[in-house]
Amino acid sequence: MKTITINTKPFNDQRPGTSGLRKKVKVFQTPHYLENFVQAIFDTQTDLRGGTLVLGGDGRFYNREAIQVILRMASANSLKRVLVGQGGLLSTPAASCIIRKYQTDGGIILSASHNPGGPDEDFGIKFNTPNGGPAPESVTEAIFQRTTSITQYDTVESQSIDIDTLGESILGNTTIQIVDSVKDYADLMMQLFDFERIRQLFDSGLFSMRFDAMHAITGPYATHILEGLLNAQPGTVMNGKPKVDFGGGHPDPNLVHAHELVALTSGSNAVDFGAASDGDGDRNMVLGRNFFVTPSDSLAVMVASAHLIKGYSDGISGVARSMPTSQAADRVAKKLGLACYETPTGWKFFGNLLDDRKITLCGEESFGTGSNHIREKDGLWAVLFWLNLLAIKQQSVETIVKEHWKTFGRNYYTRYDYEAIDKAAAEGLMDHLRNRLNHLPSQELNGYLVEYADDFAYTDPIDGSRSERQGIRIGFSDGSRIVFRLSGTGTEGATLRVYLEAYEADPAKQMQDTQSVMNNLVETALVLAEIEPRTGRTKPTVIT
Ligand code: G16
Repeated sequence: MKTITINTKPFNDQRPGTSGLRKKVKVFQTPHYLENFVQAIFDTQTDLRGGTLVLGGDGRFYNREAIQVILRMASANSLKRVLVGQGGLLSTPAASCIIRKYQTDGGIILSASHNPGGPDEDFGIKFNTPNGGPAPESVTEAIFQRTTSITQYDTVESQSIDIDTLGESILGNTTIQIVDSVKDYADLMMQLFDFERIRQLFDSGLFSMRFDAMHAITGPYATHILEGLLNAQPGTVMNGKPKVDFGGGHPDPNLVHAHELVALTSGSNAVDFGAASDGDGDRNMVLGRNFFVTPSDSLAVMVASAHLIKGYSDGISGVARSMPTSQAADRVAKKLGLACYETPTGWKFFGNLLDDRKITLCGEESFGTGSNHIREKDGLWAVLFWLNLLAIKQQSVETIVKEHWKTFGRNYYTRYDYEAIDKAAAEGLMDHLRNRLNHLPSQELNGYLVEYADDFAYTDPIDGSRSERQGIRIGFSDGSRIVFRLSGTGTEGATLRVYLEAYEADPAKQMQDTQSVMNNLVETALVLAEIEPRTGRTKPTVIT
């Protein structure tokens, strides 16, 4: 089969963000746009030549077309083997699992995660390294640099490649192996959790659950594991069929976008346990009866109870959380004498800590939790962790969390997002805050005494790499905190995120409504950052 070399010109907007390159589908459909980025991966990740690549995506619009493009280019770039999820489908955690299990040279995952899908919506691509995790900044930067000088890419001419039938086929000198998208991942889950015990919980008939797959990738995984292997009632998994446009929804598992699930966990007929996952299956939301578990609390509960769970019964080495995530896990780590790390936003920053066994569990406020079993956050894993815990404790979600607060204190937490605001205004707002940082400590703001104020920077303890300007932190003497950050995953204008946290040690004051507890702190943040005058927004787009 003959390699064809195509002439191309660089695009100036291919620097990956928090998690890969995310753009509108229309941008990816621009001739050579996808190809340039893929060639930049092959040019910089030289172990892929003669090596094995894992390939799959969340099934959103343009997934199948992109898989064909990448397979042809993989063949032209001398890859020995490509493992493709059947139908081009792999959840992000399953891709990470397969990259690790078969000791491959990395993976390409096609997803824009929780962003909507469809011809006018978002698409994305990211490279994961052989440890199964998102490429670190040194790698994404090298790929980006290559895109700025690219003049050619290689491909082959071929008929459309069958990606739906399990088994092997040959494309030039490359073997294309279509693999079951679910099996390896399900096998891993069976090693970590006590399936027998969870099955007993479902078989008891006293426990009800709904899992909202949001018409995204986790449908087949959740159906196989929950309804197949664990005997949950048929219908436990809702919106379980992946659709290219996620059924017109926004596949982001939070209280706003997973409203159908929220309704099922509310009121007198509510189910006992609700959970949802996002577009590519790495995020999770956990709900009890009339009860929402913040992702930060979920991580803290996991750290406190990991010793009860089969896969972690030998103990955990430490925990990490992204900087804006609440400090609830820190309090558990302190009590248990565990190491605790604060990293910038982005799962890629956990990779070295996991590889070096400094941590076992990690999590982010952005509905992500995970462990050393793979190198991505893992939505269904988190749900199974909770199910296992419910089966062991025989308590409700609400009781488990409230007992946790009694022991460790409660970190009230909320996040305000201002989406698609003017980029220059957003940057001006951040600069304005940066300029005030030196003057803030010891000042009183709206009754809060500022203890520290900085622009978060992180030095990786393993490789010494430095990441700066990762978000503005303002800490107060009562343990509360405000963080301002610009999102790195949006595709339109800028998104300002304001993260707010208040600590309450007294059990008598731990049952209040989050938004009323946070009112004053919110007000302080709005005034400090001059949000309305600078962005024109009187209220956030989403509050979680
Ligand atoms: C990605 C990253 C996460 C990050 C999240 C939010 O998640 O993998 O580590 O917390 O984006 O990032 P931002 O605040 O910059 O929008 P996902 O699920 O989109 O891949």
